[in-house]
Amino acid sequence: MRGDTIAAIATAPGRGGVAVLRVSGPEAFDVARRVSGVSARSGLIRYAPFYADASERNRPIDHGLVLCFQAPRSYTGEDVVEFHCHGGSVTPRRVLEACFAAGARLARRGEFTERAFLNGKLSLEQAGAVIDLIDAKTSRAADAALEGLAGRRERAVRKIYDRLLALSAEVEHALDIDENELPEKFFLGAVEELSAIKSDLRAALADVRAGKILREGALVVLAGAPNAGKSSLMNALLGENRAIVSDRAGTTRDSIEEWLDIDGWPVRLVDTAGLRATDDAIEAEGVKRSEELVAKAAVVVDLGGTGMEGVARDKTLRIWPKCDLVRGNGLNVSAKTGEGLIELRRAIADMLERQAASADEPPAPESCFAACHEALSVLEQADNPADLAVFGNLLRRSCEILGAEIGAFYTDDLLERVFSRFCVGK
Ligand SMILES: Nc1nc2c(ncn2[C@@H]2O[C@H](COP(=O)(O)OP(=O)(O)OP(=O)(O)O)[C@@H](O)[C@H]2O)c(=O)[nH]1
Ligand SMILES: [Mg+2]
Repeated sequence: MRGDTIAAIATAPGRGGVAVLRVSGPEAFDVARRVSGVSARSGLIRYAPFYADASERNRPIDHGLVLCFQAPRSYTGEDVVEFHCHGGSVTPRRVLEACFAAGARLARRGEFTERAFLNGKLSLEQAGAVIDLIDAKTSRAADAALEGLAGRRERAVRKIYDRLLALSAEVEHALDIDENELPEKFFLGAVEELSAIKSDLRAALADVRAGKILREGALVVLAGAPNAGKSSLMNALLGENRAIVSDRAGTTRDSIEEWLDIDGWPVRLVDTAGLRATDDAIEAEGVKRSEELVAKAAVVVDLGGTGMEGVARDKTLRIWPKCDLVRGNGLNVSAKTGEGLIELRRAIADMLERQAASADEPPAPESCFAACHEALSVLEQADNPADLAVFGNLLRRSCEILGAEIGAFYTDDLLERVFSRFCVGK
């Protein structure tokens, strides 16, 4: 139920110096009073004892800080109290129990952020960004989440919408007047503005796709013939002896997976069984799994030729492994000497960057960026401004798609603009 008072331990469980508990809701200040005896008020920061129960005032369960934030100036927009107590597995739990005894209930997952959203403290994108920031595996992912938290992407889309609306309004106006009254270079200007809008839309979409990779990580698969040196390369990239290496072909059977930060991209690096025809049932299963992984991969690092058909070229990085022994024409890498490792990392990062900028796959339907994708595909058809009616129609449609998504009402909005921009003096 909304409107009741919730409490939870905000810090990660386990051993630690300090733990933070958060309480939010109309009774939060009462909870503070009952748990620690402080007279809670806006802005209060007080070192105080915490009690299990209001009737047990002689034996505190801990001493710590009480911080009070009065609605609406708090994370959730409600009255919020924080208790900073000692960490570990017992004390935070006891302070939480004390909050329950004082009238709070345990918060559900994400309930503080949900309340912040419901109280207009955060947009949906920002609420998502909070989780992204917590889950970030690289500092690049954290930076992207911070952008989302600042609402920068939403503002970017709104700006695109405003430009599109202005252009649409101009074209609507042009439709209403005599052709030779049109300003000189009207069509040229319209085409230029449209292409700027389209490139802004593409940039916004690239940003979202990068966000998806940063959130979920990119699958990078090391593939090649047995003994090609995949496991050795895995170890070299990780900087540790993770996978077993031997000169026997067919050493790796199960795929081995590790997280790796490649120039800020979170990468799920996978070492696979060498690809070859084999009678050994276990190895054959390993080969089958390798092929499935290659099919799913964002990037396939191909050590000396996988011989696999149908692997998309734009996701394959062909390298020459063991270049301390034999060199090839292209990216030479040696797990033994370390040559080419930096270049390989750079090449993987470049490929991920390219994919973020170019993939055509539309973003998740629930995000407002799905509308960007749709609006862009409508605008791609608007290639001939001379056919003003069709051109105007396409602009209007893409405007409606984008506008519906960001909660603007196209027609009213448009009319207002048409009048404010063109009626003066005419
Ligand atoms: N000189 C040299 N030898 C290497 C290099 N990388 C791997 N080797 C050797 O090549 C052999 C095979 O290496 P692995 O890393 O096990 O090869 P793999 O591709 O994982 O092999 P499978 O798991 O059997 O498919 C081992 O004897 C390694 O020591 C390298 O860069 N230089
Ligand atoms: Mg191996």
